[in-house]
Amino acid sequence: MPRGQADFGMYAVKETVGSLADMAELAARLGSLVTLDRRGDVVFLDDFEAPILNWTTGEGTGADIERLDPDNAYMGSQSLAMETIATTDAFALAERRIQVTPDQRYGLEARFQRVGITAYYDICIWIYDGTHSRKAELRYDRVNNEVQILDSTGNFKAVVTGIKLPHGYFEFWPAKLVIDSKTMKYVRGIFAGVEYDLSDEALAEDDSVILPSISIALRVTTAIDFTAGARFDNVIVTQNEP
Ligand SMILES: [Ca+2]
Repeated sequence: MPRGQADFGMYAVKETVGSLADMAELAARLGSLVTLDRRGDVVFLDDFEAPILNWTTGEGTGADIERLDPDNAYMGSQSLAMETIATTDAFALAERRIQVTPDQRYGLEARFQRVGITAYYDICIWIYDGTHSRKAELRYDRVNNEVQILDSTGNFKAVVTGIKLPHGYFEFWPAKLVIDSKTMKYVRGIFAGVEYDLSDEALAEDDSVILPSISIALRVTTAIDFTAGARFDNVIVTQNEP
């Protein structure tokens, strides 16, 4: 060891290996889910490897499907599979309440695999305060080949057009949404390797009596009278996002 080097040796030069000073890099090498975007502090992870699905599921008809699936996964041996009924605008949904401290910038990341073609794939952050809901949603619209957000009027609007994910190639695509619950505005979105500045966009607001809380949701919606499906894996929720 060179003179003057601390004896724990983190930065010491070795002949055959390199030392690691970056804890996030170390976590990634050990198989962490958190590799796409390391900003924010992780408060919840789900890789759907547990024996049961600890999410609230279903759109209410009872005929849609939300289940753990061993047929395909982004990591590990399971993912969350969802399938709608064969009615236009029907959706399959998985929702999870997240207990976090208020007034933060929150992030939601997930990877999804398209199973249907004429469908919409959404990741959502819903904020409740007892009298109002605010909804932030990032959508991949496979019908129009657009990435969209739910705007302040409650309608989906394009962030970018001409995003046609390859057909017939069952890759898991990464999506991340960051919102600010102090200003009730979007911050940014990441989709398929590109980051989008969404900071001019306010969240949609509506009346709601749901007690103060935050929910995250994953959803697939069919655009025609035919079933649509998706698999989701590697869900990450963060707070203290920059
Ligand atoms: Ca998994």
